[in-house]
Amino acid sequence: MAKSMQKIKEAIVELDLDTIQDLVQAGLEDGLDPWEIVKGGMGDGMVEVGKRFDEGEYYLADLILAGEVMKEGMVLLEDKIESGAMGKKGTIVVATVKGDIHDIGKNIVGMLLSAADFKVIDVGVDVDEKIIVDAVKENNADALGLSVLLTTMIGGIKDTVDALKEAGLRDKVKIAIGGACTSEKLAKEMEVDAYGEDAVQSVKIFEKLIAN
Ligand code: B12
Repeated sequence: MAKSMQKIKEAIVELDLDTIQDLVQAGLEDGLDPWEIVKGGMGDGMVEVGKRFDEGEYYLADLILAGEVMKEGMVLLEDKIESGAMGKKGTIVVATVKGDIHDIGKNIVGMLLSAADFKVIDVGVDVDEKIIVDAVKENNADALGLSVLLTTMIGGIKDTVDALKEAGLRDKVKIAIGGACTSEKLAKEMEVDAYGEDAVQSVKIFEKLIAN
């Protein structure tokens, strides 16, 4: 790993809100790819933060701070990743399901989809299925991306699928899920069209789903 990338990862792991922007700026000046900084630098850092939380070394307050550090770092990258978004490939609604407030992964997925020329309607976190259905309807969306990190909240996927069925929209909208507690198996169980492991994959998945 390049030295500047390593430093960015360390700033996330060490919860260093004060230096993250300078380090991201230095990384960009070193020629690092913005997306690689998100995925390889900050993303890897978040994985390490998650491990430390699992092992009892970090507490909830540390997780909150890690989320803040990641967001601070993203400020310098958003424009660079988003450039050229025209929405030519279709419209995708993205949301984190009801009861779940994790949004870092969803935001990255939204950013990359935008960069890949999809129009992205982000309805936020902890979103009730009725709001998701309204967003799909109002925007005549081609697809829906649901983010779920909490195992206790996976029911939000089924509730959304059922609400779309009730509104007569299920056949018109392709659905993909992603986030730490999701899997290929869960996608089948929830009767959605795809599971995406990361944001790069999510672009390929939505391209394929919308083309079919
Ligand atoms: C940061 C964090 C927080 C922050 C969130 C800040 C924010 N603004 O999002 C805060 C502190 C608020 C938080 C709170 C909680 N958290 Co938390 N959190 C995390 C942590 C450490 C990192 C998540 C993250 O941002 N990762 C980085 C991003 C880039 O990765 P990602 O989300 O996986 O997204 C990528 C892919 O999954 C995919 N993807 C994501 N969404 C989608 C959607 C689609 C459509 C597609 C195709 C792909 C896709 O692409 C993304 C980019 O590549 C994880 C640990 C982990 N390993 O995930 C725990 C974790 C998710 N949290 C956990 C828990 C338990 C909680 C709390 C319940 C803690 C508590 N006791 O209160 C609360 C929940 C509050 C709530 N109601 O939601 C557990 C969940 C366990 C489980 N399986 O249910 C985890 C796994 C930690 C653990 N090991 O216990 N958390």
